[in-house]
Amino acid sequence: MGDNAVGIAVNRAKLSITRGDITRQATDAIVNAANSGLMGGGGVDGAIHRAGGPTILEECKQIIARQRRLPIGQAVMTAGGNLSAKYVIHTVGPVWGGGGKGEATLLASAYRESLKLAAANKLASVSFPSISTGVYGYPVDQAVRVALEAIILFLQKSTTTVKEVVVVLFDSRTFDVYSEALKEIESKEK
Ligand code: AR6
Repeated sequence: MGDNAVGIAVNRAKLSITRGDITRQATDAIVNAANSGLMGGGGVDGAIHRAGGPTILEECKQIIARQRRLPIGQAVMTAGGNLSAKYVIHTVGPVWGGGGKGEATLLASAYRESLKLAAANKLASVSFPSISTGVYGYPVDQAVRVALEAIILFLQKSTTTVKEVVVVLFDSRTFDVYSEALKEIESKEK
């Protein structure tokens, strides 16, 4: 399979996937798969703070000073610092604990709350990483359904300013899983 982007239309918006580094996306916002402490970390979180510079962490510290922690499934927004994206939406996915601990509900919430925040700030385009499927261990073949369904539901239901959602997959295996899932959704719609 090639690395070509795949996309579908949902309502008046476009949902697509692409392979690459989310820190290079020029959408209005990129979403960070952070942790509840918001002090940075490894994976995509580390990459975003490295690429975006120290102002993002400064803003995260102010948020944590106000609300102590960011609960799993919630989202907050900072400016994008040196990134091409104007904003970073920080959310926290669940740690995989076998599937019986409400992981799917919390993962769907992380996507939905990020999109709600984007819409509340009148943003038109948002990029997501594959939340929870790295360090947090959520199996990609299960996370992909939750992720795409949550995004599609949001775009279908709301009269949102968000017109473009891109899921940016870093490694080829994750890209292939998302690609197959999106093609399946597309073929069912026809
Ligand atoms: N662009 C897009 N995706 C990326 C990038 C990038 N630059 N770098 C990694 N990924 P992870 P999680 C992919 O571990 O599972 C952090 O330490 C990666 O290949 O970043 O939600 C936080 O501080 C994987 O497919 O996030 C938390 O403590 C996906 O992003 C914890 O990890 C998510 O992997 C969160 O774990």
